[in-house]
Amino acid sequence: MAVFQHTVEEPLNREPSSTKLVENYVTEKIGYDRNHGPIPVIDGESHRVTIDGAVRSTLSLSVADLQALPQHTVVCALQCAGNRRHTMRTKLHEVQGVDWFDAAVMNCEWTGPRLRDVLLKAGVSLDEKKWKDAHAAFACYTAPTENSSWYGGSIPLDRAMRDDADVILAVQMNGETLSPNHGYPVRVIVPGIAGARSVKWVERVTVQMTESENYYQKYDYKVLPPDIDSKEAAEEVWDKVPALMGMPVNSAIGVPTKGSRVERDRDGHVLVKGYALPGCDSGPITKVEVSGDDGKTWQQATILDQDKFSTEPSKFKWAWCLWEAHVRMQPSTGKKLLSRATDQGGNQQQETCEWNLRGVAYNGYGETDEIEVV
Ligand SMILES: Nc1nc2c(c(=O)[nH]1)N[C@H]1C(S)=C(S)[C@@H](COP(=O)(O)O)O[C@H]1N2
Ligand SMILES: [Mo]
Repeated sequence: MAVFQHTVEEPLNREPSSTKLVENYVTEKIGYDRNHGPIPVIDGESHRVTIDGAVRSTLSLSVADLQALPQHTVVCALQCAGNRRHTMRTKLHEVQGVDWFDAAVMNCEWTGPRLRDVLLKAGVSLDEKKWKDAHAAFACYTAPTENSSWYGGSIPLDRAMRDDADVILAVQMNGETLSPNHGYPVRVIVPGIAGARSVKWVERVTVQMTESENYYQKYDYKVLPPDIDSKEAAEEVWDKVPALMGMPVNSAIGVPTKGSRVERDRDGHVLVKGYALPGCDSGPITKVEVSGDDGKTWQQATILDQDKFSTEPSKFKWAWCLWEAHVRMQPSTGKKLLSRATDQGGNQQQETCEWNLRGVAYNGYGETDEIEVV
């Protein structure tokens, strides 16, 4: 009998304040939790991951087997597709989903074998030409979810097999054994891709020609067209809209917080801090700008530790950056601050993005308002 924390009725969904989130480059302890059901407390000694489907030999791997493969560490942002949903519903139009603010994201160091090495060990039996149309499907059967008896998701097989896409079966987070809420004993980490595909407590990886049949792959986590404005209308199109994969370039402001009173420094500047996330495969972030006049003028923010991004771009390709700016402002009330990020691929955040019913992948300008400047 598995032991569970929380329930299907009340799963653990929480995020820190954005101010707290941007205090540290590596997110420790305060990372957001997103669960569609209870958290299983699994015995890591007896846990197995089955590798099956279009492979030459079906494998049943223990955690020790996974640790015996070459270990790879990746620094990446893991982000719920619904991050910043609150801004979409308040600025654009009501949406359906958990009311996430700007902190359903965390930047961590994950360690484990590359999924590619695990699949090569099993021997993918599909011709390489078919990899782009095939899928690596992940499943966790132990914990039920709100909409199904299990949780799963999939990614295109060619991404799983790319040696530069850094997809791993993580057994460690920030140098420590995973905690139950973040997937102990092993979870998938797919950098750049919506968090929903980074399946926790993973038990099975299947190479197959169809995407995962799981509810959360087929009937959730999709950017529905803007004319789909009800659950009923969505029923008609779930099958026609692709599953959300890559997340868009984004940024958010952690300091100052909405409604706060900020003191200017001696030169009349206000300190603004935040994070920025590159678009899917287009990292790292190359520029962040801030505006204190509703977007009429922009000034460049300082990307903290920018050296490491420019000297080791491939290491930080999937990571966020933290930034800060000193913005000149006059004493006043009801002020707004905006942020916008640009990544290596040239993707730049726009003022707003198109509305979608589930409020996923929102990436309009980062924003904080009702600021009193003194
Ligand atoms: N088995 C399982 N894996 C899961 C989920 C889940 O509910 N069950 N939630 C997914 C979603 S929607 C997100 S955003 C991330 C959240 O990971 P975290 O809780 O470690 O932050 O895990 C993903 N993996
Ligand atoms: Mo999510």
